[in-house]
Amino acid sequence: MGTFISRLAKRFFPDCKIKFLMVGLDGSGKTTVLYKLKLGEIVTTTPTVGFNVETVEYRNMSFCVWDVGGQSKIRPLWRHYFEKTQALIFVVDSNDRERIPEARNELHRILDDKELSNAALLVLANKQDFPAAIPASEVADKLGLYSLGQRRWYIQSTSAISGEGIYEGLDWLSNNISKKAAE
Ligand SMILES: Nc1nc2c(ncn2[C@@H]2O[C@H](COP(=O)(O)OP(=O)(O)OP(=O)(O)O)[C@@H](O)[C@H]2O)c(=O)[nH]1
Ligand SMILES: [Mg+2]
Repeated sequence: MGTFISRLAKRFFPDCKIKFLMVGLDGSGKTTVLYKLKLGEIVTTTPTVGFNVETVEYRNMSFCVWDVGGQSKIRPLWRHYFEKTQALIFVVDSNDRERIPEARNELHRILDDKELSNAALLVLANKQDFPAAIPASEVADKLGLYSLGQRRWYIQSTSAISGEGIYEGLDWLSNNISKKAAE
């Protein structure tokens, strides 16, 4: 299936040199982030069963952003999207305190995959517009980011609804992916 997905990517996005893979638990806001980036608008989403992919132009660079559905039944499919990923964007619902441990497990499981060993990690501590949202520094702690060792990682507070923080996250990514990939 991984080969099928890379063929699909080559066919539809022949010029795509920079691939970002966006995963995270269901309902964390991935699809909302994607379309806020692509269209500048809030779209009405339904749970993603397969994936969405869009090219996003930013600072003279073109990124292909893959957004893969996060429901527990389809999480085993995430690994089929890992190939040639320069950066992983992991989206967390900062207002869903109960499921942070589940998010942590999923994150560490995928970071253990050797296909992602060189991928930079951007965590979006999303839904910060909720008054009770957990601050990004605490999300980082609860996800175990401080013990990641060599991995290049960054956490950014976002609200996909207002758009706050999303471009700051992209700025970090554009400065921290392999420059060779962008040429
Ligand atoms: N208040 C608030 N709501 C958000 C935010 N981001 C997403 N949402 C809402 O959260 C719900 C789920 O968002 P989606 O973007 O569909 O979540 P997803 O991560 O793509 O979910 P799956 O496709 O099931 O993996 C939607 O009702 C969004 O409008 C945010 O930053 N703040
Ligand atoms: Mg979705």
